[in-house]
Amino acid sequence: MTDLSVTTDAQTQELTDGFHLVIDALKLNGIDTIFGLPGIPITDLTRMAQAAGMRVISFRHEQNASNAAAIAGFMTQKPGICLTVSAPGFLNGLTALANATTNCFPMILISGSSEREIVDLQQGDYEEMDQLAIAKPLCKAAFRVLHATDIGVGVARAIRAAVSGRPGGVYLDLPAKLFAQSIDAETGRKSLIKVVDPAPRQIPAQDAVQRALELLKHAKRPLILLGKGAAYAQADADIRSLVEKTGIPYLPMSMAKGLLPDTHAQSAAAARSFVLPGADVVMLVGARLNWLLSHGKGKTWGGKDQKAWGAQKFIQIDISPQEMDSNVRIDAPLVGDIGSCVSALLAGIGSDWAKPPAEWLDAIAERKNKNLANMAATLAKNPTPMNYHSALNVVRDIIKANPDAILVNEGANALDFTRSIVDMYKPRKRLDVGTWGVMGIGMGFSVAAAVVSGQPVIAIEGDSAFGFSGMEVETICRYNLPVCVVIFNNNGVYRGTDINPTGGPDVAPTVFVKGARYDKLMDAFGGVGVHATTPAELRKAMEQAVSSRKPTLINAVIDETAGTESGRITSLNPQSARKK
Ligand code: FYN
Ligand code: ADP
Repeated sequence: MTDLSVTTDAQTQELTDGFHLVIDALKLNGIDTIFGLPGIPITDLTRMAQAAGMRVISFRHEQNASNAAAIAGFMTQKPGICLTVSAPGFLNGLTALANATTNCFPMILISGSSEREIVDLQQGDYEEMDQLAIAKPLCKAAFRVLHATDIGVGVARAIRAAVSGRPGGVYLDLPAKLFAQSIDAETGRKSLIKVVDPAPRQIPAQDAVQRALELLKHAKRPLILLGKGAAYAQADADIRSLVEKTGIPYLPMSMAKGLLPDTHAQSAAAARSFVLPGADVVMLVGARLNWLLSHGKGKTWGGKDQKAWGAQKFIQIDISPQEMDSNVRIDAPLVGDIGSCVSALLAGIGSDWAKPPAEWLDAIAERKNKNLANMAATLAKNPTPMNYHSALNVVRDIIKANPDAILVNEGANALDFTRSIVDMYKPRKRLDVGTWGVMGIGMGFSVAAAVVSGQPVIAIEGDSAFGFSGMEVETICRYNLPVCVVIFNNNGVYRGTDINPTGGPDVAPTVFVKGARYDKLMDAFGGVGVHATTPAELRKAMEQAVSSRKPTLINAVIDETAGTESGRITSLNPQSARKK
């Protein structure tokens, strides 16, 4: 029988082994949760971790477990742990590891692997694969441990690589033979490392702070752009002070929504296409000038064509020096951790900072108020069938009444409309498709958000997006998590109205089963399934879900003609020049 005891009881147990050392090394570093999927060779590791008091959350597919680990890392600043079996399980976890690295989320994918000597001679082992080599280009760092006495170092290196500097994904390869290696318990204990100061502060240089302040001070039309790096940094109070003391309007990237409440007077979110080209100095705080910001150039920024730079000057606060000048010139790079950079700026601002010119603030307010009024008018409508706006009007009210709830959001139109309609009130409450705009994060993020925070989770899902991780509703029910999944069901990808032009029996590639009853999936696992066709039904079901904290899935039926191709990024769809 498997010995589930842990090494702490040194008097009765003189030996320890790879299994126990991995668990001890994680626990020593304050890691108390593992997301994963048991199987050869890590089944006993999951059992022993649970026996040792860790929370072990088992998923139905590794990609979802890995997404869960990634977002747990974002929420806590501790690396989220995903544990998988070898080859296919490892590969299933890899997409989310790469996504975590792209998004700067700290996580460690730990995968069991097959016997080195057989893998390296390519002799055809069970699940043979050179996992370390495959992982390397897709993550920030990758390590393999061959000897039990090296487990402490391996885990310490993985933790440091994940959370220090720019956070990211780390791969830790643990061959099957390692787990059963026995060593003297005292030797084992001494080999473990409690990582001291895993994410050291990086203090910005004083001249860089002065350069940034100088630029900001003389701006006529300044703008602060808050990204998810600013949300990750957990410097919430100082960031708010910086915005409020300078009086500079700010624009949140989608996962920075709520860092200051979206209803804040200085939010320029509802005037996005006005402030980007209009600003003369833009300070980026934990946001990259990637595709989501049109690479800092082109018409979005007032450039005369798609490649031309606008007239802005940029200040960029980032922990990664290499981020500077990646797309356009950064006039004042401020390299350091956001907490240290923002507090240095605050110290330099003093108490007599002049607010930006009224002309700029008034022009923004005018545009913003116009957009808010248009939005309010649209939200007040109650069309039949329900559309994105009338359904999201309900979600907006539910989040307003429950600002601690976490909103998970994926899809195309379901993503874009939710981002602009549903206001967020607190930091790190909006978790979404991130830098890649990736589908499939929904249920993994939801499970982790509920497990890590204990708060209710509301997942607003396009019907297509839900399909990538839908089976995890069983996981949600199994752990009785307070997750309310709302599927915006319009019968297809983007819309449910496409037709097969050949007249053949197959439906169009973007069309799903019409009138699908996703709510019945939840019934199958003992959760609450609701079929909602009106805002009133949706509201009642969401209110009940949040107050009861019961796992709930609401099939919200949306007009199948609602939605546009790729939502607001239609322009990224290549078009054929050939006539159809
Ligand atoms: C925003 N807006 C509002 C509000 N908030 N109007 C009224 N009230 C409120 N509260 C306005 C805002 O000013 C914009 O109008 C518009 O709504 C959209 O705002 P958003 O969403 O901030 O801006 P936009 O242009 O969509 O942003 C570009 C983007 C974004 C690339 C950052 O589209 C994005 O994050 N996309 C991710 C897409 C994705 O990953 N999809 C998954 C793959 S889909 P104007 O100012 O008038 O422009 C596969 O097919
Ligand atoms: P968004 O998609 O919201 O624009 P990005 O993911 O593009 O945000 O950018 C986040 C940036 O924040 C990255 O360049 C990353 O290096 C940076 N970052 C992450 N954590 C910190 C931190 N603690 N201090 C400084 N910069 C950070």
